[in-house]
Amino acid sequence: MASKRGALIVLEGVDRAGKTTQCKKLVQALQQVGRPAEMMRFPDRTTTIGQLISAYLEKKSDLEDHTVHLLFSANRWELVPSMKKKLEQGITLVVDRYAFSGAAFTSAKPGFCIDWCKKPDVGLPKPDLVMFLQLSPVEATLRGQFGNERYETSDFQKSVQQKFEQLMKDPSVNWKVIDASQSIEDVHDNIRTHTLNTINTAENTPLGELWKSE
Ligand code: ADP
Ligand code: FDM
Ligand code: MG
Repeated sequence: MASKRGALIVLEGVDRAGKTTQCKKLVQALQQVGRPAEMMRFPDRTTTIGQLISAYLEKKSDLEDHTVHLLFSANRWELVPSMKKKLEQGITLVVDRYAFSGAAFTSAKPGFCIDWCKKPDVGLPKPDLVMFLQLSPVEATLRGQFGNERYETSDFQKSVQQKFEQLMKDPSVNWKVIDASQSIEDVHDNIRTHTLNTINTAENTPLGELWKSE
């Protein structure tokens, strides 16, 4: 019998919602129960494309808005062969941001529509589960000040949140909204339960293609 594939699990949410914290805890928890799992994050700043993106986010360089959008997408596509290989080997991938951040952040800029923003990511490996860590701007503020990177301003983050809400209306994606205002452990319990259920169903279904039928 062919070995069972891993699941593609994505965490999304606004700045300071706890995505990075929860991705790390989830990978540890899965490994502890004998489920092979690895963490990934987008942008992956280690590649050549990722370094261009990183310099842009750190405001060390400027890039035209369409150009940087396409670079974020290219940074996902360049990782697809290794993602598919790992999933086929039965490794569950826990991903900190994906194409949804791509569409939400660029479409929050003036002059961009969400449909155009989604196009370059059509056909990417489709996540089996996307958990949106929901946190109000007031609660996010209690977790510390914004950093100095591009996009880290309260007005822009509010528009991003609205774009995420629009993306979450799409029933072709398996969204779960998680109350990120709970304690780190309670959020983790919630995320782990959803993930273990998803891993069991993903094993028996082929990997899909994101936003393909639209
Ligand atoms: P993100 O990756 O979504 O920006 P992080 O995981 O980096 O968020 O968390 C942002 C900050 O909030 C960190 O200092 C982290 O320790 C803290 N934090 C994360 N989750 C919680 C939580 N549930 N309650 C309180 N603080 C949290
Ligand atoms: N971001 C992230 C985008 O604008 N587009 C994308 O496709 C992705 C994946 O990059 F401001 C933005 C979102 C955030 C920044 O920050 C990455 P972190 O702290 O590395 O998640
Ligand atoms: Mg983070």
